[in-house]
Amino acid sequence: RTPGVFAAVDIGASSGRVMLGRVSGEGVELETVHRFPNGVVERDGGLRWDFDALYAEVLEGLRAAATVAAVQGERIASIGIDTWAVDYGLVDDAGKLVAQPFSYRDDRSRTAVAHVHGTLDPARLYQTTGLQFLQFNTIYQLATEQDLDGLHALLIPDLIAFLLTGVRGTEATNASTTGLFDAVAGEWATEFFTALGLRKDLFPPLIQPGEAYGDLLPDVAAAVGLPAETTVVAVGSHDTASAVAAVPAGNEAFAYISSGTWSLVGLELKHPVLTEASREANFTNERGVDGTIRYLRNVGGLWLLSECQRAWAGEGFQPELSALLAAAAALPADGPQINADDPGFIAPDNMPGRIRAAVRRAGADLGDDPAAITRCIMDSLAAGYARTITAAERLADRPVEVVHVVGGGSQNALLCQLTANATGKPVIAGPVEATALGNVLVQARAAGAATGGLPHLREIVAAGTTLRRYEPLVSVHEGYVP
Ligand code: LFR
Repeated sequence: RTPGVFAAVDIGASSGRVMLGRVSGEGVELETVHRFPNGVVERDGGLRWDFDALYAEVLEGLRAAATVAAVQGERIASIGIDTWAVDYGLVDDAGKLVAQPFSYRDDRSRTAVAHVHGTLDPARLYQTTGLQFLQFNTIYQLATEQDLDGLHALLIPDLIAFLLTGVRGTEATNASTTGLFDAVAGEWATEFFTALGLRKDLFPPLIQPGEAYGDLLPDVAAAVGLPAETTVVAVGSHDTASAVAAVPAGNEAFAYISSGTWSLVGLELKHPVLTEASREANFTNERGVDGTIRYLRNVGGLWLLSECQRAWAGEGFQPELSALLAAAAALPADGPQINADDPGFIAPDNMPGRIRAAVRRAGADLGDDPAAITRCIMDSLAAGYARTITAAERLADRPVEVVHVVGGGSQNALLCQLTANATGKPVIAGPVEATALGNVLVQARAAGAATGGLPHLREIVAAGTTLRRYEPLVSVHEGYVP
């Protein structure tokens, strides 16, 4: 039986791609058929996503996918979409997007926090939603909207699915990042909509990973060259949910770091942890595939470095990433550190200057040597990961034996080694494309081309991936191979 191939649309904060995934007993083979850049743009008085351009790239990617599949004589069984979380577009009754969606990096939402917390006590919000406090959670963004009459909110992957199929749904893993979702019931927290004067049907009904939104609209199908009966299937549409589903863990005693623009660091649990101690430590209980709980914190991520690289490029300095990391690895340990998850690093621009200022405030000094700044970022991230994993073990009462790093950061040998050193636990790095793999596997299961729960899907990932193991060392120099 040929189950066909699956198209995965995976859009991150700095780039997007459309991939074809072929699933077999030997793992998932991924083929990138289209890649495009992404980034926030300053537009209409705020930091936004150029959604129209992204959607055009999605169509371009599906067209490429259709062409590649046709050449191979394959049929694309379904399409799955994942992106970053939290952000949404507003469409009117005619289905028209009324503005380009705001980015979570725009700081308008910060000004709405006090208003929301004046109406809903943060402790009460946490007891129900279990969501970590981030100034950009959807609930704060919505509180800045002037007039939502006659409008429908669609999270970014749901917005793409809507344009492709005409069907409105809110995929549950992503809904859990809004601040308006009940972590225990797995339903919308309707009382919070009411308290904030939001319509209860502002978002469409929930849809679970593995369920279908619907088939492609006839004109979309014709435009991309796919059969009109191609189904758009909901996956873990929050990219982190898809990535965690593809962590190649063999048993329960693991922590994961989904490492990209952000580092999402935590555990997979069956039940949320909604204690006051958990709230104080700002751990989140986001929903994973198959109703699991992603118990994690957002620790700063490679955004810190990519923003520095952007700044350095502006000054004409553009080293290869590998050269920068090698120079950073050659520097001594115990250099200055920053708190990588300080909200002061959320907005773009002048990252090297902001990092230097943070180090200065902490009473140390960091010159403007890019290698030293890079080393500071790596040390700070590793320290943040170690703190977070230790806290998660304690708060969830779950010992961790091994740390899995997936996503782009799994290729960063310096960061992986420093993470092993800081946590004192072995680090298993890979796969790089965990998000796309999780996306494809949930589609494959919905189509009957894979069976079983997450442990089984993880075996398929492990079968098809070369993993690299890092043992904790006293320093990065001892036995360290970059
Ligand atoms: C990672 C991610 C995080 C979320 C952040 C903003 O790409 O989805 O999980 O906190 O982006 O949406």
